[in-house]
Amino acid sequence: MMKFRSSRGARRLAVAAAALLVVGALAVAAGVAAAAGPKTVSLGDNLFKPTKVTVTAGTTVTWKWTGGNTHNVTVVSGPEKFHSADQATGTYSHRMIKPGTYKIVCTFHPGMDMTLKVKKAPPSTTTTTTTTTTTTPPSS
Ligand SMILES: [Cu+2]
Repeated sequence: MMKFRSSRGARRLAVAAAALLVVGALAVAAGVAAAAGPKTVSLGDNLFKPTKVTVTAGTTVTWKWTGGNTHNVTVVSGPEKFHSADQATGTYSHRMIKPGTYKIVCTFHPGMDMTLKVKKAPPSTTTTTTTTTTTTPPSS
């Protein structure tokens, strides 16, 4: 930890740091709030629909089995690998955290694939109203 000769300087820094923490927390909260609601992709026989999906980081994507065949959701390339069970009905959900492009296939059916893009949560404009960091500590 750093030491300060002047407690006044340390106090000012502490105030600024506290303000930054508040702004950071608000930005995180805004980022989560900005994430779109759940996004659904269907698995038919034998295709994903839609085949191109873009979501914001933090969004939960749900795959819904709508056909009669057994399919799975398998990431073959992307910032994070995950896969569903082999199933013919039901759903599979995954919360997308890492931004990037995910290539997703069904391992049973060649050509049954999709691209899922995860964008970084955009910085919220509402946080600019809270950046009042120039608090002067009382003189002692
Ligand atoms: Cu399939």
